[in-house]
Amino acid sequence: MSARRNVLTSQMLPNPAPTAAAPVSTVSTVGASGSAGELLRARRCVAAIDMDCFYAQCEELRHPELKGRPVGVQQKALVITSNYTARACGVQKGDSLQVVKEKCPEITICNGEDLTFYGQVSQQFFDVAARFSSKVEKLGLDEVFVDLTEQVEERSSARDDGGAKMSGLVYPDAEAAGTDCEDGGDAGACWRYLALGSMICQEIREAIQLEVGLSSSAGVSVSKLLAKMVSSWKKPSQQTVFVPTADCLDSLLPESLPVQKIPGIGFASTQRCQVLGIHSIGQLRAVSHERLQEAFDASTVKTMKALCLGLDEAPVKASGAPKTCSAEDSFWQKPLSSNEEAKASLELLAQKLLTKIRMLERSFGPRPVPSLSLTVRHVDRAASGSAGPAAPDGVYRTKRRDPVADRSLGSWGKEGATEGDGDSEEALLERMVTRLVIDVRDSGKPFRRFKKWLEEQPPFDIVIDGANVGFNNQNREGGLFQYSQIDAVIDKLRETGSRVLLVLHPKWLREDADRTVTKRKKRNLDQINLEGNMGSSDDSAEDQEGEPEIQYPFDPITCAERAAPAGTPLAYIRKWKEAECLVRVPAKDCDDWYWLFAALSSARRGARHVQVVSNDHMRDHHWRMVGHRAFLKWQGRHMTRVSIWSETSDVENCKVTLTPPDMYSMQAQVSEDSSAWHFPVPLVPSRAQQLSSGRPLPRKEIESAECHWLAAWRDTPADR
Ligand code: DCP
Ligand code: MG
Ligand code: MG
Repeated sequence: MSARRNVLTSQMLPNPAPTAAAPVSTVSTVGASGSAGELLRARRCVAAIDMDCFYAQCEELRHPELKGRPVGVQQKALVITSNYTARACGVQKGDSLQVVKEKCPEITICNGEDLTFYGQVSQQFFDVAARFSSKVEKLGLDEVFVDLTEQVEERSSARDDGGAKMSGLVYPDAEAAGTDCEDGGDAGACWRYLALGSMICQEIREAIQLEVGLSSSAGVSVSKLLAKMVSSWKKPSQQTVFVPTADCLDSLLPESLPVQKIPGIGFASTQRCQVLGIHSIGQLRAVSHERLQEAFDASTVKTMKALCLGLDEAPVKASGAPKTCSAEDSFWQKPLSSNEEAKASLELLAQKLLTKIRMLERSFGPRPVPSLSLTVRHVDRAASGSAGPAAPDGVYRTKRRDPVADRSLGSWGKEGATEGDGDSEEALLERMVTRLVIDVRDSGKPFRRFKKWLEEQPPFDIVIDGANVGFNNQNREGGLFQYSQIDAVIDKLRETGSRVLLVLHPKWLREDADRTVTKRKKRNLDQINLEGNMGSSDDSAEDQEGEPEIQYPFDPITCAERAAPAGTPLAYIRKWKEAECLVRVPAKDCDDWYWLFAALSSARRGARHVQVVSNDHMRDHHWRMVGHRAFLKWQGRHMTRVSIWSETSDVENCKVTLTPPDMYSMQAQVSEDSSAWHFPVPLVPSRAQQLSSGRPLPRKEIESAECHWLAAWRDTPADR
């Protein structure tokens, strides 16, 4: 046990409340200490982790040469944060640039107007925390709440928690709390509980440091409120554990504490409180519910009354993908004065937006973008006090949402935004595939069983044509079927969090599969009517009418698969079965129908971004379909090509490149009602940048550059 005695000092506490006239003059007689019993019995552990000097650390990450030197981050005329080297010279968050330069002349100032990189780093540390707990809630860019209750429970049942050691500074430490914390009683139990939580929190912070390169500080306690309040007590790179004993609660939440110091009571609520003459939490405790309800609704009153007593039951809400994603620029430094400049800036913003979306997709998987909007705000510079031309209309916004564009980014296909109704298109194609099957397999009964199974599954994001992906040189003498290739593709895709389905014919799901290509297959248009060409040489009668139904999605793992050494076909098959991403098609059927149908069905049922990974050009079994325009369009949007290679002869170590279809049209598009545009933007410096750098790009270079898309909507009066 540490002999260090941690004492709450007045320096750690927020400033005392202002002594402004306060109509609510009575203060409560029972402070937060009354909540101690309830809080000590709560079996909950929450960590509030806050990055140290976040933007400044981000700048150090992307400019490693700044490490160890004083760094400030500027927005407008203020230095919004600085690293701790600069803070040692007295630089404070929010100092003006001028003041900062006086305090620390050698400081390097970085422009922090563009938050894109900070957002990316934020996502990285969020991902690390999310590995430790399923309940991680974002709070701005540099903070997270992590619910560690489950993890603490697990650890306390897995070991004698008497061995748990507090990690960080503790209030009260065991010595200060006498025997309460070390021995029995609620305080002791809570102390031991939080000790486990503090160890996990320390592990998370170390992982963030190691993997992302960020130092952070944290608070650990029984609620979000208490964890957050102590999270910044010791900075940088330290953590504080708060055991809610009566003494500690009274010190943390003294009567004089201004209401705005309580997390959860924001600026607007503080102002309303002030109207009622409530400035301190003592006054908030004393005021009646009825009086508070003059300014707040009943549930807010209840929450505020609890918060000022240190009680907070708010759960840590797992943050999923953010609901919106945006890129913006205030142009305050360099106002736009021509259409050329506006266009160049829009291109840049569209690129930033796409980068952000891609980053979110990596964390949360691809998802539809139901609407895109463009907001333009003209600021009357005369009114805002800065130089520059005044906009004709003062301030107004241009914003329009697209109600019908219920499509994923991936479905901005060759015909882009003007395309027809996706639902009916997919339903039509599904019918076509079913027709194809029925024509060949009289009753199509095995296929119907597959359809039934499929409908019961959530839609898949990715469907892999296993036979195609597995082969190198599929149609040539000497070609070989490689299980490792399929596995490399699956690993790559599953890393993105996508729901992956691997469709394989049973001829590959056995130890003695014939993996070589010995002769070029005969590919005639009439083969569709020749059942003998459809499937495998496997003559098993399992799928004949009247025979036992095949199991979906695959047969149980066999003993041989279980015993198979790593790297062998059976070991891969076992791995795919364990990952539950495999579906086996009936032996007599053509696997192409199955992966195509799985993709169409997934798209119809919501995975509008679904991709089929296959290099198949779909000219044989689909010969009737390739003549269909809807199918060609669908193929253009949903087929991801794959290339697999190995730098050595070691095929087990292959690398994978996936090439999804272009997300944009190479032709500018306009919607039927002329209210929306959609056009490709080459990823090259803007015209203005080219001119100022003295290197205008030749047209050829622009045409061959990679493109991103840009979409814009015309404003309508109804939207204003
Ligand atoms: N920030 C901002 N405007 C402010 C305050 C902060 O844009 N008025 C930005 C810059 C910070 C980031 O938000 O880097 C996180 O805010 P914090 O209050 O957590 O401050 P820091 O992380 O910079 O420093 P600390 O080490 O005190 O947490
Ligand atoms: Mg911070
Ligand atoms: Mg913060």
